[in-house]
Amino acid sequence: MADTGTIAAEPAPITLDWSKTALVIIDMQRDFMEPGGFGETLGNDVSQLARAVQPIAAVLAAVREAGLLVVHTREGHLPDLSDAPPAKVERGAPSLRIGDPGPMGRILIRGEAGHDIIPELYPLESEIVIDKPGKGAFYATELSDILSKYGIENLLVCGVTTEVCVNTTVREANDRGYRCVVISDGCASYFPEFHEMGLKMIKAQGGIFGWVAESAAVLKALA
Ligand code: C5J
Repeated sequence: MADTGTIAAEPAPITLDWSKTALVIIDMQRDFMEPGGFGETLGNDVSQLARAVQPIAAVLAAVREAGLLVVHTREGHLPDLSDAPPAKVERGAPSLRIGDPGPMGRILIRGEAGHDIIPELYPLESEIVIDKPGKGAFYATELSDILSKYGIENLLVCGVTTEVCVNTTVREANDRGYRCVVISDGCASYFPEFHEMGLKMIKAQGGIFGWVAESAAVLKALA
């Protein structure tokens, strides 16, 4: 593999130095992806997210082969809810609230089965897993320090959901100076129209928050 690769992205192609690039996979957890978890308690059709799994798996395999840094994130809270703001726990009228017992353990709580990453994308021992209490992966986590330690300047970002945790993380990363390439078919939303608009918001205005590319374009650049 060459040291750099050019991804056919929108709004323009982007050339990345692979030694300064990490793959960040956002919240591919059973709590969002499977029936009985946090996503479904909010009234969502979780089957909408399944389409992102195969494209992410393909990019993850290529990135592992290429030896890039891989970061997985998980949204969730401590068992005593000390890191869960009441404003988040009390919000809306879900069928089960954060911390309530559900079919995959307590909803959105670290260490419970529902909090874990789906088997298809399970992290290797050598990969980094960031536990985050918020929507953005930089808020109240060690992510910034880890990326600095590895000299990372570019992020390939995918996961769920497009308009919530993916967009929040990309906006946080953009303000911190990272070039973010969002993998369009490696993201998904419970609301297909939010997915479309979430991607448009990133790449509009000359790429105001970053770049957007299909997984096939990322794979081609990595080959
Ligand atoms: C949400 C996320 N949607 N991972 N979390 O609450 O996007």
